[in-house]
Amino acid sequence: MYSISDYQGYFLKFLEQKNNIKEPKNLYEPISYILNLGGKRLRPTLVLLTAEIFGTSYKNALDAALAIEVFHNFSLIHDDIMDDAPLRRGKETVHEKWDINTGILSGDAMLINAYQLFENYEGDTFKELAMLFTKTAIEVCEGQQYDIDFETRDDVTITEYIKMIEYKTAVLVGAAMQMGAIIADADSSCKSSIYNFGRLLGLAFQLQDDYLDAFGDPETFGKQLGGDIIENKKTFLYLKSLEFASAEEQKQLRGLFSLTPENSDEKIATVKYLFEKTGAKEAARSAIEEYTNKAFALLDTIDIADNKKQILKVFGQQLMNRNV
Ligand code: DMA
Ligand code: MG
Ligand code: MG
Ligand code: MG
Repeated sequence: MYSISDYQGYFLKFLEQKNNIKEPKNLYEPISYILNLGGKRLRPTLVLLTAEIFGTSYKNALDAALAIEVFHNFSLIHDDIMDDAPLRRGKETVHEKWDINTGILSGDAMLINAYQLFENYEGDTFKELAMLFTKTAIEVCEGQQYDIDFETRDDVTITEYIKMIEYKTAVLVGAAMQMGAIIADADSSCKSSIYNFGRLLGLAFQLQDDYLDAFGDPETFGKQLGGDIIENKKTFLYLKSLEFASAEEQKQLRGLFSLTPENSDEKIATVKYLFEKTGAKEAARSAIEEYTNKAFALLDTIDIADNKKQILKVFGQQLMNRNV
């Protein structure tokens, strides 16, 4: 019971079965392409896992698990357009393979389709799932807008950065966990604490995502390494590096991050050097740990059995030590 890889397996089987339906016709190809690229399947796995943790069979949560994966992939297609990303999971991004319009439209169709997957849930369960999705979708858009706005701002603070990643990423991890609890009809205090646990873990998750974007292994990363540096993203690494830098280094960093985005190996190498030299790389590792520990401390206050907490902790640890 409670084996993460089992839940991943159940999800993949379900995905395969649903994939046999060739709708919508014009957008089926890009949608099916992105859904089948692979990836960690983190969010659907969390939906299935939390459903069982709060006392119902994962089978009742499969539609919702697929819904959140479809939602997530919608946000990835749009994200790759916004970030001008050439690669996703080691393959061409949707807008590279087709075009930007196809990316926008297939993303939109996926968001609508995600809601449709709630059709088998009834009454309060349906309503809570739909309301959570709506709130989360708006927040993700808001976070993505901050992310883009920050590219051209040079006064972003760490507090603003944390708020931005909370919106663009962490709320969806929280939502995944809460969805399992909603389907299991857990009490409202459990539903809100598991959401907050997921949200904290989500912050650590995005900090790690940003860390890997600079320091990941090119063999396994699957995305363009240094993409955030190219795009002048105001990540934790960048902000901490500015904070710790000498006046000279600050000038250098600000100068490099005021350039129009272009794929420059030299810029990437210099910025990575400064991230390391100033101690920002170390600070990012500590922040990842700090948020993971905050999440675990919150988990300890939730009224569920210890063996269930343990599996969530192991899962959390694995996420923070991942290399993709
Ligand atoms: C991802 O931020 C956020 C959303 C909502 C997809 P990101 O651009 O760092 O993600 P990735 O590194 O996967 O492109
Ligand atoms: Mg991106
Ligand atoms: Mg992005
Ligand atoms: Mg990233």
